[in-house]
Amino acid sequence: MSTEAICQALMKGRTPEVKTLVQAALDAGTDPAAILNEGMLAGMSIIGEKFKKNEVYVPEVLIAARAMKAGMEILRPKLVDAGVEPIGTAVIGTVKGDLHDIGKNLVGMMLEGAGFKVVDAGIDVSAEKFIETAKANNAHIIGVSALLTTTMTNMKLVVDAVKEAGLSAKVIIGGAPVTQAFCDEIGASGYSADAASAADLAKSLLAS
Ligand code: B1M
Repeated sequence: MSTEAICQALMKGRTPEVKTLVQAALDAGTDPAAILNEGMLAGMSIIGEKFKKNEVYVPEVLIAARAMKAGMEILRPKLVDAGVEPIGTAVIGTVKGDLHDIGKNLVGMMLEGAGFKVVDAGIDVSAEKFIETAKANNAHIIGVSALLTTTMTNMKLVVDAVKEAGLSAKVIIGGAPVTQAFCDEIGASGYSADAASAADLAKSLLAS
């Protein structure tokens, strides 16, 4: 059973087909890590690249992510049995005072697609809750989203709280009003303009 077929079905967001192909690949004895890396993650990575270049848009990413989620439900127990570990843990959330979550959810999907375990702290997340969730999950990355000019300033509270708590987790930020200049100003570890770039950034920060 070809992992390429899983990759293609995932990119097209064909949830039932992805489920069938993942199960068939497992039944045929394909290594679960190969199904993950060459099938699912490869598919999400291509979708992420296309999204960055505006060759696909939010709906295509959402349906691909939904297909990935369905496939992962079948694959996850086998990955655990095979001892395949996530590449890192990311806690994500929308900053205090802000209820927008569509972009944050996309970031979460892309991080999952890149191999991270993602813990979603939700919306309207205080700096204290970010710290608490990061500590409880030994997070490597804290991803903070803001969509309002009035709430983006609360991102600095998260950066400061991480420093104060002495955590080694890297804080990455994004959202429509956020810029690289703002990131530099508040001392966050990185900024990205879109969800696919956020996953690339998180991966590169793991290595640093
Ligand atoms: Co709101 N809203 N909204 N809203 N809303 C905006 C953001 C606004 C620009 C609309 C406008 O006036 N033109 C404006 C903000 C103005 C400003 O501050 N500059 C605004 C306002 C004013 C408000 C209210 C104050 C309105 C009111 O009540 N008077 C209110 C605030 C509520 C609150 O949060 N406290 C409000 C409420 C709402 C709804 C609840 C109705 C709804 C949110 C529903 C939801 O999220 N579940 C809503 C929506 C939908 C929008 C718009 C229309 C769309 C936002 C969206 O989801 N975009 C938005 C106008 C617009 O953007 N056209 C608007 C799609 C999403 C994929 O993009 O989130 O930017 P985005 O994510 C991108 C990147 O930014 C990046 O990746 C994504 C793409 O790959 N990204 C990250 C995001 N997070 C990242 C994190 C990263 C990295 C990248 O690293 C961690």
